[in-house]
Amino acid sequence: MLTGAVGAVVLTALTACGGGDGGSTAASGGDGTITMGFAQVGAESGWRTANTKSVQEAAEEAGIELKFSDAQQKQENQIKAIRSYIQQKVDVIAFSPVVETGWDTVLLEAKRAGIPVILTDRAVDSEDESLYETFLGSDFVEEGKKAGEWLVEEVGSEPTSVVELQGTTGAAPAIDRQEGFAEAVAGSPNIQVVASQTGDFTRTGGKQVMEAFLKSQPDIDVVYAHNDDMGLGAIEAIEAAGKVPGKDIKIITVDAVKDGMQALADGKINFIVECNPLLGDQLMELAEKVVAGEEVEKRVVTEETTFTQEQAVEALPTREY
Ligand code: GYE
Repeated sequence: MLTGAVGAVVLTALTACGGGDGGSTAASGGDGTITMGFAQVGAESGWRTANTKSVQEAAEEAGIELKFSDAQQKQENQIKAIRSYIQQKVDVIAFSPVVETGWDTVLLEAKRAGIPVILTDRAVDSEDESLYETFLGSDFVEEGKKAGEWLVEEVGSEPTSVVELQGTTGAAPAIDRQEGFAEAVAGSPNIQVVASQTGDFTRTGGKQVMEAFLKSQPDIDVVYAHNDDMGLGAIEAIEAAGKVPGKDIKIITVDAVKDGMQALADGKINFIVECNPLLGDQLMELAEKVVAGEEVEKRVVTEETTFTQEQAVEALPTREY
């Protein structure tokens, strides 16, 4: 059963940062407005658009001055943006690392400049945890597991060929969603992932990779796409090949953004694992604490659910993103 709490988020000890909605910035230690530099990944998906909107609206509501940059999915652009925030002496830097590795140098520069860093949405793979204050985001391994567990239930002992549309190579959600899924289907030798390739989290990428898969793989039973957008691209490719998505080829995706949920309600997708992009409010709360020198949890995990086709029909009218 779906509750109204879909997408609700758990944050240890929410403090309301004193002072209503009048744009108070009490947490900044008395010296006026907090300035946050936010280095976004890009605008690759519906999830990302919703995430950006959430961050911008939450900053405005909290009275935090937001410097926003879009890295167009390129690590070098994100590194440039972070360096410019350091130069501008912002109070706090938040970013969603496009890939997991290669951040130590720039994060050390921020640390030396005394600017706290908050990771949001995606994690870095670094030995040195002192390079950031906290990581706010989903458990992507868990998401992959939920996708795999559904499939195991769904197909029983039927021989099942799966093709996987992976997210951006080297990105935390791509690595972890693959791992979680593989773990969940490991005990079912009838389920085989026969091909796996990146579609870069975009609709076009998903479509192109799926077109290639349809040519190279004679019997595809299931598509596992690391996000809705790639799944929606795959639907186009499947239909163009004269097959029926959701029936001839089943589709599992992650995110549960509106377009994905619509396709699920329409029967073209079979199952979606939710990944909540509405991280803005929590991010601003964490930023206020960090700037005020308060302790925060090193890891804040968002709480998420899953949707079947029937549940999508029910949830769609009130879906926020
Ligand atoms: O699933 C995908 C987006 O990092 C969780 O990035 C995010 C992922 C999301 O492009 O749609």
